[in-house]
Amino acid sequence: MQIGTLCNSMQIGILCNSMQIGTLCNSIQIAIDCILIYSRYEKNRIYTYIGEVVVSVNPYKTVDIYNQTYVDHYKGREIYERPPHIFALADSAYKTMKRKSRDTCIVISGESGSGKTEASKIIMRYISAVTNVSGRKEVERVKDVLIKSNVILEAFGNAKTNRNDNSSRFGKYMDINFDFKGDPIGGHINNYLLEKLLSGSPDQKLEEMKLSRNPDEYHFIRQGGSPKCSTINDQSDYKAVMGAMKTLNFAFKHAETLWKIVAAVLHMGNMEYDTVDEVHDTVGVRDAHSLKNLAGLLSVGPEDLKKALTSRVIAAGGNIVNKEFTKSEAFYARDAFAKAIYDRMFSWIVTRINEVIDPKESGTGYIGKGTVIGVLDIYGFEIFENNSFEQLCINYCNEKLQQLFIELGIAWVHVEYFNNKIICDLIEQPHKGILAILDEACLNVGKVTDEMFLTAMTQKLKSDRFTCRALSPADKTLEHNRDFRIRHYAGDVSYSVVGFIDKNKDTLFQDLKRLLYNRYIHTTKRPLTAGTNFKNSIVALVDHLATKEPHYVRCVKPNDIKSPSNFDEVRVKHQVMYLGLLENVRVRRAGFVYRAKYSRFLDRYKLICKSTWPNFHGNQVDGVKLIIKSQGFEKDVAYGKSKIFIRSPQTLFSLEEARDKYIPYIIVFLQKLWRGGL
Ligand code: AD9
Ligand code: MG
Repeated sequence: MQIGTLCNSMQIGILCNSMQIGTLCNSIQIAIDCILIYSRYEKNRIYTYIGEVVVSVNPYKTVDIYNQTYVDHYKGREIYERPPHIFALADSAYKTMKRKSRDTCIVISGESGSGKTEASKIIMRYISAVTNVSGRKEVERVKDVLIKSNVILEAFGNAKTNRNDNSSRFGKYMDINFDFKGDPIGGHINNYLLEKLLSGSPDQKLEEMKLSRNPDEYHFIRQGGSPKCSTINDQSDYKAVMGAMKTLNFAFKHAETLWKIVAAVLHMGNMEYDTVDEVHDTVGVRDAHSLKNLAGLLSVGPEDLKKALTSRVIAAGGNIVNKEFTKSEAFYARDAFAKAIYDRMFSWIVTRINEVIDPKESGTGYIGKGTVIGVLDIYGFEIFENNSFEQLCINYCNEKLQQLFIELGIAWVHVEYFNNKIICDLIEQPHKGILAILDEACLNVGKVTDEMFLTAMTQKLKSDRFTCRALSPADKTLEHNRDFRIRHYAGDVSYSVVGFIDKNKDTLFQDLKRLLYNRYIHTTKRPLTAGTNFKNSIVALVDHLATKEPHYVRCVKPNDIKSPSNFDEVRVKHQVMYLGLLENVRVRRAGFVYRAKYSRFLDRYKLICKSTWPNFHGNQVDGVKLIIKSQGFEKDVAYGKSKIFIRSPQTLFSLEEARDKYIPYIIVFLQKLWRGGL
């Protein structure tokens, strides 16, 4: 590779095709990507193109690059005609949707705090800014409702965590529907709520829900019963949420119920137990007052609630008996109950929002669903010191998305790449995959331990992507009875099996369900496990995305201290690797980054070539060929039926530069022409 190419790439923020990436080894490539990203980030240029992917580095400060001037600058432009920006990508998705009537989607990934949710909001705002030029009232209402739905979802689905003050605890996919004019008429949201999975301990759970164990706050709720105090500290946030609920037509009683449920969850977390029988290790609820409050909030009888929280009904030897909980069972039931309530509440909110944003309800009179832009804001690949079931689910989701990327890109590209299908199979294959083996282990309640599950995997999985100590005795980094390792497309991850069975079973005792639903529930049907549920929803998501023309945003977190001026090279390198950017470049390398109709190309660039300026009267393709020849780019282009294809962004950038250079001469030329001097 020539240094000149690299410098040029850095200058314009595009790393792509003309570089002979295939000849470089991975680590050098990653280093180059990092230098490029850094050199731009340093100058507040937070967006960079790697292939057709927009890489976005979280600036951790307000950057004034989203105002109307920028909207105008990018509106209707081809992606490489302007410096890298997320607006260019949003516009590209929008243009495709509008011009070709094709459904498109934008997949945003990156680790926690890297800026995914911000990116999705910027995209939504851009789409809102460039649509409804005729100012139709109903369309304005739809735009308002779509944007405000985010406020509600964030209020209930986000929380402060160590990694992000406003962390989304759910993955989100939103379809925005457009009519034939290209104006929004509604939408639909799917949530991938990992909240239940992500909460390891009760304390962590409370923190994630913006709840606190601080007794003052509990007191506050007990005293006033006022909903606003239960979850939202910030008055303005609270107002915004209530305002959004009003916009979305949430009935007052519904809003009240939601706050009540949040308060109930909070009370639930406060529930403590005392041992009442040392010998049998049975417990009773410590605070009767708290129990009464909770029962009131849930609209159930205190005695029934107490019973459900301290014991459960089981069938033993043909008889139905009441079995008292041990202390640890009681805590488990309490947490499972709180999680289940919160989970159902969030699903209810999403369902309600979907009713309101349904295109049929838009009032625009449009029948049908029109065309769609889908925006996916989903957790990126995770690798921590300790990785568990949650990380396996998240990383599996990323494998699936990477596979989709490869499958959609490969049709027109012939390059060497790593197809990660074998890893998806390893995890998801029916009967043979990790999730199937885990489900089997979960069938034998109480009999199969996490360690036995590890042994079962060791015996059944036949893949060089899976290993554990029994298979690789020399590998002392893996603990014998606990760890296994998967070689993911983005790197090796060691998982600990501890807790896998419990997390996958995700048991909510029938008594608690019965109590809440106020009716008898048939106990014979086994509920799907958490892993299988997650797998099904991700498979459905990928199938849905596969029908659309994809666009990609990869978000990068520059440091772990939320600083606007710190670029942690090691951290960024990891992300470049985990985000699969390397594969992106490989897959896209042989492709063309730019295509334009001959007429458009000729109009735009005729001024840079003597033979085509000021007018070219011949065949359009011939005119375009003359322009390309005059700049010496013959080797970098291909001529289609109605379009010219350009392989590398540098070529396009040079064409734009030449155009900029000639414009002053053209102005002088035109002035002379007007004055009659020519
Ligand atoms: V998580 O997986 O939901 O925990 P995200 O969604 O990737 O995470 P988020 O978009 O919430 O991260 O960004 C984190 C914070 O970074 C935001 O609250 C902003 O303070 C900051 N941020 C992110 N992107 C931008 C930006 N384009 N401009 C300014 C930004 N600040
Ligand atoms: Mg987020």
